[in-house]
Amino acid sequence: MLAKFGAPSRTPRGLGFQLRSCKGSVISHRDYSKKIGTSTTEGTSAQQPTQPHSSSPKNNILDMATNPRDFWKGKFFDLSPRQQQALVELVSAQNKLFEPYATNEELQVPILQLKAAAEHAVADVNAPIRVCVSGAAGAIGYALLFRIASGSLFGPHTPVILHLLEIPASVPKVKGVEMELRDAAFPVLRDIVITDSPEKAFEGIDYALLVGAQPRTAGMERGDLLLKNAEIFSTQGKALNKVAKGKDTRVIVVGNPANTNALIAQRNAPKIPPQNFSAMTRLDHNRGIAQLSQKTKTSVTDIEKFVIWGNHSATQVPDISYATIKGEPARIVINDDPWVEKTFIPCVQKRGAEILAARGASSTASAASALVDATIDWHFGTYGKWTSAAVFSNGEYGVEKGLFFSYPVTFSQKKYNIIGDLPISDEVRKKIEITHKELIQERDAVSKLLPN
Ligand code: NAX
Repeated sequence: MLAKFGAPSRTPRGLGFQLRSCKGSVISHRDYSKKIGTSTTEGTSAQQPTQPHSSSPKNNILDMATNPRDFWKGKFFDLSPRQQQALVELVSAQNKLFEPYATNEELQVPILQLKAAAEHAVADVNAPIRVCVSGAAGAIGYALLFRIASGSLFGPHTPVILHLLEIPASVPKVKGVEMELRDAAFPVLRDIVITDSPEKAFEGIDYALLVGAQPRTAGMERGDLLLKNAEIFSTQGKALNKVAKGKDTRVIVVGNPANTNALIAQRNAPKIPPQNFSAMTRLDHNRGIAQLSQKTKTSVTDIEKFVIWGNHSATQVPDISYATIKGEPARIVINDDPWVEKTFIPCVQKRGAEILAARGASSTASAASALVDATIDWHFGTYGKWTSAAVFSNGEYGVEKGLFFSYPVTFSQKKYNIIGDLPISDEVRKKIEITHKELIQERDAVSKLLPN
């Protein structure tokens, strides 16, 4: 069956590619060519004389490419211009070959890997990525900035310029963080901009990571918190609209209430496509797979198709209906339904409160790490793997259009795709309705700040 074949093993001659199937076995190009009745190594434009095939790391750049981070680990930018050209031609040849199999899930992964490889190989590696972090003096900001500046997000070869946004009273604190960032002498950190003006902070940015928000203080009602943050995200949405890079800017909202803050920012930024916004539920997603891996004594990478539905709040719906562990249905591997219902789901829903109680402070490093993961998903793609993100609803699964609702998604080419048409049990459907209602209430509470 063709599904067993991932992609050619080494084309063009000289680049020494060895693509692996999703399950990790190296695919023989000869077998593949025989199967599809053509050849990609001989007599095609993809075959450019390049360096002789060798097993040096430089030549085996795709060999280990099983996740997006491997692309930069694989020393892409050491490709010669000739190799880059060969790679681009290879991808275009592969695309033609794979066209009839575009719907084959297993083939998607090598195709996307090749596409991303070509994109990276020809990218202007000197062009810095501009990332704005709001709430830069806060706890998450402190954990996040060093991850970005060290190259853990975009890779060790991609320069970054940090735009740090804070309220005026916290600007001196950010200046202290700036000193530390500079003292770390990170090779990829090209520059730092510090400001209390959203318009200055968002100018020309590629990514807005909106972490800063008004915390809930003693005696503050949830409605007051919603309104206070609604004002912040309305102002920031307008500024994004005015000075960001429009369709080329991606926005991830972390500051709570994250889904509704994303809605407000998006509605105030009509020049940016709604599909460029998301609210972060990646921390909830990571918490879920971590619990499942602990329970089943497997690696977090063995767990796939886990889903967080709805709001980033205690009403969120962690769902293992489609999850697999080492390819087997999670429910069968776990074999403990009471644990799923009574321990696992409440644990994921209330993990933030549990950490707050234990540590005397809210989730910080894990939130920053989840935000790095969520941004990697946007930037590099997920290669067919599901993740969870709160994105603009077009009515999928009966959710009101325009709400930011956490769905199972894949990312590719800086776009997300909501996994559609999943069967939903009555039990999960009821829970989804509760979180959906909560989001409708939040939206209605801030309706004054939502332009039509
Ligand atoms: P901190 O209170 O430590 O930091 C927040 C920072 O935001 C402060 O430095 C404050 O001055 C700044 N800020 C406030 N208003 C601002 C504005 N208008 N412009 C720019 N900066 C502004 O909170 P931290 O622990 O860093 O958490 C930040 C936010 O993330 C909170 O709203 C928190 O509830 C939320 N979280 C969201 C998570 C998610 O998964 N979506 C998980 C972690 C976290 O709880």
